[in-house]
Amino acid sequence: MSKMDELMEELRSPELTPPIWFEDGTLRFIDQRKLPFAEEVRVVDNIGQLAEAIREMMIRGSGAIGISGAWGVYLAALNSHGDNATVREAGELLKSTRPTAVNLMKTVDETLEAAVGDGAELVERIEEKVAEILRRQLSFERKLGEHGAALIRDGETIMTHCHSGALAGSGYGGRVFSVIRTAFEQGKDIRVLVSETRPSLQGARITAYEMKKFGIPYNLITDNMSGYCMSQGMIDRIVVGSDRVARNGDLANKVGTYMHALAAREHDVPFYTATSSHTVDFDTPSGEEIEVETRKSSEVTCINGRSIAPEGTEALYPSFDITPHWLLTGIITENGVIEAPFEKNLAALDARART
Ligand code: RUB
Repeated sequence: MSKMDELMEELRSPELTPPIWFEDGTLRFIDQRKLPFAEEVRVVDNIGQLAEAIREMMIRGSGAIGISGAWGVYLAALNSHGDNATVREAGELLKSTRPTAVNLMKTVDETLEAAVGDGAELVERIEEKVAEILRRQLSFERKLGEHGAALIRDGETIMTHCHSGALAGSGYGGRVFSVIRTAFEQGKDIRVLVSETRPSLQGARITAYEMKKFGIPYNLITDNMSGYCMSQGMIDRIVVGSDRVARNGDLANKVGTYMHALAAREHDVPFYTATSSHTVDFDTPSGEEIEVETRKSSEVTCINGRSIAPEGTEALYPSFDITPHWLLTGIITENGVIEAPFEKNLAALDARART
């Protein structure tokens, strides 16, 4: 069995739901725009198609687009028979698709670093790197799941925003869902409040889909219900993902996260982000320097292709917002849970992980 066949065999494990995989010389992925109504598998055989799939959010979530970036570099290497310049161009194209999630940039850069030489040697090195990144991300998901689940008490209701699950990660549970899944598998009696996440409805469509699939009790709420639910004592803890964590602990996540964090502070609800060390960007001092992606007005004025506003209405759509570190109770990572002071503790954790 080739190394690639071995990797694909691992991904076929019944406990995994990989967002993207390699088969017959092509990349295949579940079109996340179609969930939960169809589990449609798309096939791409060139880098332009993959870049389009990421830009159009067929593949989304910071971990998943990071992995897709690495796979994309591999596909470019295969298609060009290991032409170094073509592989680098492909990497730059992939990095330009979604500006906020740092995993995409980091993973593509890490894969390109392995792109030494030309021809078969280059293809082989990239193949090894993709396998390393994928296995590492899966192991991070399991570890951070353990650390996060240790915080969760029997009987808790946990709220989450957007979708930070298996299909947003590498297939085990991504970040937030790894925490929830682990707590549930430990036998804890938990319930999840899923905020729908306007405008693309990642919560209603994809988080709810994964909760249902695993039989985890959940209720859907609209984004504007979280303050009321907290005021009524209906939420014990909030755990969200992050597309980038700055050096001081400020985090970028799906727009709406900040609003939930503000309400959580008012109601003394512990507010965590579940993430991996890979999402911490030490080159970005604070949230102010994070580029927030702006998306098309039509994604707000339409739902499922149907307009919900008078013709000609122009919407604003900052796709992420910044939650300042002082609203956070902790950051759950594969290396443990970090509390304030975040800048000092993130740096210490990073230093320990490197030794
Ligand atoms: C995704 C988003 C998610 C995080 C998931 O945005 O904001 O909350 O990526 O968290 P989009 P994580 O749907 O626009 O890609 O990646 O940390 O699991």
